[in-house]
Amino acid sequence: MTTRMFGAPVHRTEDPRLVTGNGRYLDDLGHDALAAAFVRSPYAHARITDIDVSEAIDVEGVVAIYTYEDLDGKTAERLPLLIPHPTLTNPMTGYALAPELVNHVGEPVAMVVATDRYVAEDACERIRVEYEQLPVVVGIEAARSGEALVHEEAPGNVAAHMVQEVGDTAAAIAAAPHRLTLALEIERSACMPMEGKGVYARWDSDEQSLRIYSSTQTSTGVRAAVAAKLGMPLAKVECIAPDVGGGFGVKIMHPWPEEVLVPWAARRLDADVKWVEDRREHFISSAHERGQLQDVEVGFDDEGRVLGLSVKLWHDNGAYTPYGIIVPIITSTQLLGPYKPGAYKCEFWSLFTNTVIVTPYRGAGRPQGVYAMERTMDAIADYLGKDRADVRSTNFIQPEEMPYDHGLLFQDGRPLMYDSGDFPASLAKLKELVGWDDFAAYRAEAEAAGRRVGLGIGCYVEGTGVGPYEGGHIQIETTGRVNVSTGLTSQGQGHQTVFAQIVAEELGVRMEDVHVTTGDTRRFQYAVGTFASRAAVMSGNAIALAARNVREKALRIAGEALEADPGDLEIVDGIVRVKGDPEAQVALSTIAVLSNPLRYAFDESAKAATQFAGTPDMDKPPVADDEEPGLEGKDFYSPPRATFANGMHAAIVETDPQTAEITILRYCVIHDCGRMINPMIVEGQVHGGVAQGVGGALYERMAYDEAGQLLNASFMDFLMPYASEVPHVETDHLETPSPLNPLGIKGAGEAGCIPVTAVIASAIEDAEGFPITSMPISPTELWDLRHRHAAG
Ligand code: MCN
Repeated sequence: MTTRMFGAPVHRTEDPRLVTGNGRYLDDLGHDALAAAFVRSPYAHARITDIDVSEAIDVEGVVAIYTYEDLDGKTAERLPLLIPHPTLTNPMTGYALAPELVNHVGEPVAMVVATDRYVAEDACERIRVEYEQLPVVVGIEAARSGEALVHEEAPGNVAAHMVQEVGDTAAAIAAAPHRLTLALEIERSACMPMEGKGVYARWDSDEQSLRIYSSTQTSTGVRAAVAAKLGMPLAKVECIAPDVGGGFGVKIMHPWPEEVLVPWAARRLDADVKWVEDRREHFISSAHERGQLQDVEVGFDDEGRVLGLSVKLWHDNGAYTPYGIIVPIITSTQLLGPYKPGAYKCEFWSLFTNTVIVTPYRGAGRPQGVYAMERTMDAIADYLGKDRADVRSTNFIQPEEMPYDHGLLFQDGRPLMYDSGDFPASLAKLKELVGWDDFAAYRAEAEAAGRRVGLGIGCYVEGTGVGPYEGGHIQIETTGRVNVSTGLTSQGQGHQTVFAQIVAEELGVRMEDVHVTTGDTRRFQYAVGTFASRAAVMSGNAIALAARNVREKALRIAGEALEADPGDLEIVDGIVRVKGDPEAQVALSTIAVLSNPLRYAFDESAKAATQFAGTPDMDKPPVADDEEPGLEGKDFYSPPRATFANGMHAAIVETDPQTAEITILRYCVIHDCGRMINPMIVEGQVHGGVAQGVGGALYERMAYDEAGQLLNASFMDFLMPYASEVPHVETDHLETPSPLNPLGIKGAGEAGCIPVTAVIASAIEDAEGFPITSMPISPTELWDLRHRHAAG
């Protein structure tokens, strides 16, 4: 008997394969391929005056060396600007290989293709590049001073400047009974997937076609970018994302230079070529995020109600803007979280620096925004001597106000509107979970024992499930096997399991009969990709719609075979039967045979399975005239707009009075992503996100020196939390279904990491009694702050 699969905490079906070493990652492929390696700029800003490859070309095993001069057609043009915006007055993207100027350490300058990676790296060492160094811009202060320029075309290093305002903020603040200002900083950091980027391209000279394997978050994106850059028809380019060991935003849409160059070299050399990123390359030539300075001015009343909120922020977008203003616009439009200020103004500047580019890293601008908003809430509560949770609830949007429109416009110019959520209920649950009302007694006890503890809180919303579309295809084989494909890719989110759950539920089949393929353009061509916590909403709904189409067809054919009204039929464990008459039944596998006459002719077991129906007429498939043969169906889902998930976190933190060591004692999460397909997977996503957030709050930062050299470009120096630093995460859920999609789903993939920096800052501040304005914070920095604070 089929049990309900949607909502069940099913173990991830992909895990036995992945945790027993049977995953197939990029570097498990193409052992005989030629290897590519790159000469990368050692300078943050320089002019290339000469490149001499004569010594390198003689290295035994070197097949080819390419510099910008060798590139042809569109490969010699700038990489695309993915998301333009009217406020992006100085858009700038890089080249696959730098023609003349290099704008950050790590930018590719030359490519070596050789028999193996060792040879290729040795040859890279022998390429002599002459540089004339130029003034370097590192950090937001240097960028906004405008003294040195990253790009001459961009005065003041400004890539974009944007203002949005709802109401008269200056007047609201001026008229408010109380006012505060805050100056906040979040440093640059980056995601560190276990598997770095990588691409492996096979050129078929007979077919004049390319097959590309890429460790990517969008195989359709890589395919489209390569086809465009290499001037090839889409039909001649395939892209497959094999198992991908994490993406977290660094592998999304924009084509990396290597993703263009490796296929280009494969075609040029009529060979298979592969490149796998090493960790140092990941640090200096992939992507960073988070770096922002944020000034807040707030006016509020005696209850702590925000009457006017003005935020100015400066975003460090690195050397180029392939994603336009996506990160700062997310900060500025989703910063308000669950609150409704009387008036709001946000102004941002996206600034060029001679550092690695920015891609939207898990949370994408929201951790910065939540940090600003939640520090503000804490500051108001402290100023008024009020309970921090009460101040928050005073400012909440109420459930009956949903859908709620702040009056802000998102990237695409459409209004940003919350669809559902119950913030008071979430807060009540969080307070209960963490024991909010008992904390004062706990603190008193701890203090009596010479310990210092603090309680922090942070609330957020997250626009998830953005369009434009995803599709799903379902085909039932004559064996009863259910093949499901969707075009977006998977990097560890458990899609194989959740999509199978949806199909099992919708079609009434057993989960073990459902086989899911993602990220393979041979199987599904029209797809966007996995980012913005969109897979569950987008592909989940598309697959459900496709399953409904298949179900309808199956019931119609079964109805004819069983001489029953389709409305009187049900499907249980892959068998269609008349409700209340279990004897009258026909298997979906049989219906698959009936709708596939050729298969019938060749398959004896199929004949046996369909005795009741007689021999199908080979001249006329037994499907209605207006239907296609085969028991299969396809559908697409396009959302009217993003659906808003939300959550609230609280943490109890201990700070050592002597050493200033910071320990997270408890971490509690209330999470609302609408209807959950699989609560176990959602919790896993939340836990992983919290771990990443703890890294961002306490350990991870990009340490550039003034010359633009990244000083901590290895795991010896860049700290990530181990399991020992990640707290046990206590999670509870609220399920307010989204009215925007048939399954009532909202996304969950980024939620865990969004408020962590704010929550930890809040807890440390509560323990220490002075403001925490710059994150991440190390024990040394906390110790310094203590002493500075004590000295007044
Ligand atoms: N889910 C669910 N019920 C819901 C919502 C989600 O069961 N109501 C499940 C989904 O079916 C999916 C998982 O939770 O298995 C995450 O779903 P979703 O929110 O749709 O996010 P995506 O699948 O689109 O994944 C993208 C998201 C992002 S943006 C980043 S960054 C991130 C993340 O997922 N990168 C990850 N989680 C990651 N997890 C791993 N292991 N590796 C990454 O690189």
